Amino acid sequence: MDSNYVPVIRINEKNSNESLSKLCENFKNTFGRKASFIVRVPGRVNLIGEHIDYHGFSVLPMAIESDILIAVSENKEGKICLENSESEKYKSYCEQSTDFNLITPPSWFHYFLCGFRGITEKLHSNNQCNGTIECVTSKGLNAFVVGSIPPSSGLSSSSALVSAAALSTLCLMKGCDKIVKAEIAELCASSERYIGTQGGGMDQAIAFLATNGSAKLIEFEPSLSSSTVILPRNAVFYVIHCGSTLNKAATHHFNTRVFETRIAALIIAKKNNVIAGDYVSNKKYLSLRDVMVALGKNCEQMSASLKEYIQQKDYSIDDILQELSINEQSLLELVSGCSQDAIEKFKHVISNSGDSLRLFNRALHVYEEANRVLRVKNICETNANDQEKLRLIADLMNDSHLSCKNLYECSCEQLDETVEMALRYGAFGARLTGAGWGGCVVAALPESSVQSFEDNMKQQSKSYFRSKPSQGALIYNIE
Ligand code: ADP
Ligand code: NG1
Repeated sequence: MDSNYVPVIRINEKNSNESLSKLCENFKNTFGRKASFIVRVPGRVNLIGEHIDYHGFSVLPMAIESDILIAVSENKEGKICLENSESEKYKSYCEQSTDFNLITPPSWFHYFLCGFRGITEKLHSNNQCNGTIECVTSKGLNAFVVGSIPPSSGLSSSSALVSAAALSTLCLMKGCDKIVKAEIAELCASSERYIGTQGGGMDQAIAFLATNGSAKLIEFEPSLSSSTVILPRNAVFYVIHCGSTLNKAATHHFNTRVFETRIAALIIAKKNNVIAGDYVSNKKYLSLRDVMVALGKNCEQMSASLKEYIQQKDYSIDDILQELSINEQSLLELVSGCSQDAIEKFKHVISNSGDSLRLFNRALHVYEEANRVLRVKNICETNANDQEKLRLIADLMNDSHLSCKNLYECSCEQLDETVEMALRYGAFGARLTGAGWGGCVVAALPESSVQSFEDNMKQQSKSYFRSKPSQGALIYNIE
């Protein structure tokens, strides 16, 4: 099996594992015919590197065992018909057209349609048919979705759903063999932006590039790649839900941070005569990594010189327009890389942001957090003993949480309390994971503390699990 391709496993619906057999049966009961294949895409926990993927900086996640499974067959009438095992919460959808007017908050099927649209647009735009994804005619599909990733909790349920939808669509239209992992991961990242959130590519990258038993360093530059990071052998990671959730696409929190940090990049560029327009002409926005590279500096140097470029104050939109000597439309084009969808989203951010854009703090978080990821990777590669390595990594996780809380302001009371609780119960380090403002904490502890940690956790009402690095996306071909 070529490791660049999404693995395809042959199964027999009667002889597969319990969850796959049950899904096959549900599919048949719903659609009156056998499913052709099932795709599986996992959620993820990010160990360190928060809110830096959309500036091109490397991150360190692992895939988790919870996942989205979708059983699929062609719909001969050309319709898209979607059913969900949680049918009360996620209502059926069956339509001829994929044109969707996005509502806020989006319905669950919009996430599926994002994946479907991303693939079909790519297939139709590829007129020369000579890439790895070729032109094909569009088909309708029947899909039955089962998910076990807690939604809106920083474990990437939305990306797993979008990615599983995209993989299902590609598999149905072009065949399941030789789907290049890195290529579909990037396509899924851009497909998910149809939902409105202008996120990075971490979730989709780990969803496809994960391997069993390993955390991965995901690098976005010069191109998407992953490498295994050997964590200390005694390290155990727990994921604990803080009790509150936040849907990214239903609020402005996430896009506001993207907006603030892209403006920070523009201001640094202007102060140093780096031409932002050069990036926009390539349909790109200027990232904090781009300006760092243009200035020939590293993350530490950028953190140290940041106060020379950006004032430590709350900026208003007018302050920013004055500082950059541009009008609002030009600002919108620059921060969105001219994507019309992104421009619309950032217009909403402008009308909701008030006068409190904290450019300095946000950019400082990005450079320091990117540096922490590199330090964790370097610690893992030293000859220090495992306990010592775990202590050092855990300290960086603690610093990361404080930075998310104080500089990036993406934590919340429940997350902070959960971090403190984990540390009280013997974790060496704990931090919010994923976008934040609710959701989960990841805690690191030595194997020797597991028993007492579990004993303490059992006294709590919080849901938690021990996280084992799981396999990335798979396709089960049904015989
Ligand atoms: P996350 O941080 O987990 O990615 P988001 O808030 O971005 O969460 O997206 C969560 C949304 O994804 C849910 O509100 C729902 O619409 C969709 N979703 C997640 N899991 C499922 C599922 N199993 N079935 C249907 N939709 C799901
Ligand atoms: P989650 O945890 O899935 O909401 C989001 C972004 C990531 C990344 C993290 C913060 C999407 C689909 N996901 O993840 O790209 O920026 O926040 O590190 O936008």
